Amino acid sequence: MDARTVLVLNGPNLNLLGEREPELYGRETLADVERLCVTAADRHGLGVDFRQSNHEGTLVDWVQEGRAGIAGIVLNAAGYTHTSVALRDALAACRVPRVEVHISDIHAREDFRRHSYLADVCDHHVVGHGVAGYAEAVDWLAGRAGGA
Ligand code: DHK
Repeated sequence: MDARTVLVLNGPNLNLLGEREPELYGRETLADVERLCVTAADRHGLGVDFRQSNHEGTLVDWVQEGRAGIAGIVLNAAGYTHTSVALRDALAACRVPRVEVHISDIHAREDFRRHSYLADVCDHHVVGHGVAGYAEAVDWLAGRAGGA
């Protein structure tokens, strides 16, 4: 990873995108989301490092890995959004811009989804725009990184 890299991190169950609750998350797969991110980044002369894990500690390791020297982090922490102090602390230690993304509108669902432990340690939020929100997040980071 280098200063032109956007690190896109996906949390638990997002590996099942496309088959999991399609009425909420749509029919596109995580591979489709990766293609969206790569296309958006490419327009700005940026590259994408795209990852998914079901494991909180792995996501913490990856946030730490991207904490400096890259264009920024796009994170959909999925269920850990609403539970993880550890991910919050890792994001707080970052010196790069961070964008929180959610495919669905977490503010219009169950009460327990309304609170994000990550919201106030991220610089920008894209919520409820479907998978297109990932491309919006990459575009926003490109603006911060001085992308083309
Ligand atoms: C994805 C999940 O898996 C949920 O746990 C979050 C988020 C919402 C999304 O909308 O992308 O609550």
